[in-house]
Amino acid sequence: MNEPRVLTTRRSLITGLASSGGLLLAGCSESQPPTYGNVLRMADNFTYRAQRLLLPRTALATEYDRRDITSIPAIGTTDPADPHQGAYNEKNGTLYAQLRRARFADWRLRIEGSVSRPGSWSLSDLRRLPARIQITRHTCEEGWSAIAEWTGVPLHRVLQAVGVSSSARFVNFYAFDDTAESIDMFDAVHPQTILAYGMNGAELPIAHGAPLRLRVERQLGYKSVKFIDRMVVTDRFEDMGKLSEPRNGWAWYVGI
Ligand SMILES: Nc1nc2c(c(=O)[nH]1)N[C@H]1C(S)=C(S)[C@@H](COP(=O)(O)O)O[C@H]1N2
Ligand SMILES: [Mo]
Repeated sequence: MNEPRVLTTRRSLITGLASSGGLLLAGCSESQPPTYGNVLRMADNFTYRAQRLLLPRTALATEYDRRDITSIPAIGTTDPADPHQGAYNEKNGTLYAQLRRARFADWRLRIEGSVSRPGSWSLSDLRRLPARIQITRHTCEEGWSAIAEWTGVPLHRVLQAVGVSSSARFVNFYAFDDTAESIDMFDAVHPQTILAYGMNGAELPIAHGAPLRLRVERQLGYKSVKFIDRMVVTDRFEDMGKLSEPRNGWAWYVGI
């Protein structure tokens, strides 16, 4: 990700312009993204409003043919057990190494929050639900894109199975590296939002997020959290601080 020096520069820019950002956006009280508040997030506000107002709930991202599949680099954390990587977390990294040794047989997706049946899901539990296979373009905020095939369970099926409360508005995802992201219910129930355990017809490789990663096809790459450990359904937006991308001034909502 970014060098600390760049961050500092960006932070001072944010601080400097925060108030004018607020002024410009005054009056937009409807359909605001929950992170409204600094100049780099003006895009949040605009794209969020536009997409929520203009696109039908089920507007699909383009899906491709097998022959369109390209090579895809592994970006960010490629091994949560590697202490030399940026978002390394010692406790989770050690746990991840253990789970990987047993080919994730003991891994469980913990599901918590505003649901009537919180619990732990194994890979075979997830595989038992109907799967979706989609060939889509991954677009990274750093300026590259690639096409791959993803196999997984649509998130709405899991949410249905655990019984989401009517008050629920967001779903938070926590990874084995120090990474977390949240999406709103609109994206959570979108037919192409899947918890993927397979890629290009094989098991999801470690570097691409094994044993489970999110695919949010209508947003930029960093929303597609790899190495998922825990999922929390919430009624209110939770600022995940340094765990999530807005820590760098990146937008929370990055619709494409
Ligand atoms: N847990 C975790 N998820 C992550 C990242 C990361 O560093 N850690 N990087 C994000 C970014 S910026 C991108 S572009 C994609 C890259 O996915 P890939 O490595 O499968 O290409 O994963 C996203 N999900
Ligand atoms: Mo990215």
